[in-house]
This record gives sequence, structure tokens and C-alpha cells, in this order.
Amino acid sequence: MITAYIGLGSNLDHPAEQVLRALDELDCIPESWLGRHSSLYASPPMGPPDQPDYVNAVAELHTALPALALLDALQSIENAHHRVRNERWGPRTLDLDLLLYGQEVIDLERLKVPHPGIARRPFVLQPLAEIDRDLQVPGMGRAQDLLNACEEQAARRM
Ligand code: ROI
Repeated sequence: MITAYIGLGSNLDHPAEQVLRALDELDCIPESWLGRHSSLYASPPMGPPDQPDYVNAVAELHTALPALALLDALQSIENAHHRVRNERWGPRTLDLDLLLYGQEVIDLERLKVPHPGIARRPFVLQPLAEIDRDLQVPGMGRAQDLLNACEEQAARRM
């Protein structure tokens, strides 16, 4: 069993509901079960500012799936939320990012773990540190230390 961490984000079509529904759906992924999850956070958009604020959360998923099979499962949940990939860094109904997969470092074209943007994203670090402030992000350091060093605009616990 591997403990993976999934970042959830939405800023379209009732974002909080999208995120809560996605938490239930994570629990339905084969060979996996949902562990702890953070509160929901409201955060200003990173990227183009002319889009709604986001709702973000992080969930722990205990899984026996290989990383790419887990990525496929996450993408099919995104697709079921009518995720359309259009503008880069544009608004989205549901984004599921594989942030961490145990302590593994994965560098494939399709999948980079730890998620390369993690250290600059308070909307990921705050919920991650809420679950486990001592969590080690491979090659980067402890979740709470990364959050303390992060200079971007904070997320707000809802
Ligand atoms: N900005 C915030 N605040 N939250 C997100 O989840 C998020 N996701 C993204 C981009 C467009 C980078 N900006 C975001 O993919």
C-alpha cells in the first residue's frame, strides 16, 4: 500500500460541491481507500486573474494502484465532472493533481511527482500541512516549512 496525496481544485459550477463530490469519488477508486482529508479552502486564482476564486482541498488516498493507473483513475473522475481542457491556467470544474505518491520521485512526460508547482502553491501547502505538517515532500522538505517559506497569497479556510 502506498499513501498518495491528491490536490483537489474547482472554480466553476458550484466549486465546493464539485470538491465534496470528488472526495466521495476518490473513495470509489479500485484498490484504494480514502484516508484523511483537509478542510475546504478558498483561494485567489493563480494564473489569469479574470476568473473566479477557487475552492481547494487535499486528500490522502491509500492505494495499491501503480502511479499511472491512479493518474488514469483521477482523469476519469475529472472527465465525469465535464472537465474541458481549454485555456492554459484557465477556469475548471475539477482538477485532481497527484501531488505525492509515497516518497517516490517520478519524472515522466505524463506525470511528475512531487507535483513541480507544490512549493509555490499555498492552496496546496495549507491543506497538506493541515493533514500532516511533518509530511516530507521528497527533494523539497517538510510541508509546514514549505508553507512558511511560500510568498504567494494565502488561502482561506472555509
Ligand atoms: N489557482 C488556485 N487558487 N487554485 C487552483 O486549484 C488552481 N489550479 C490551477 C491554476 C489555473 C494554476 N490556478 C489555480 O490549475
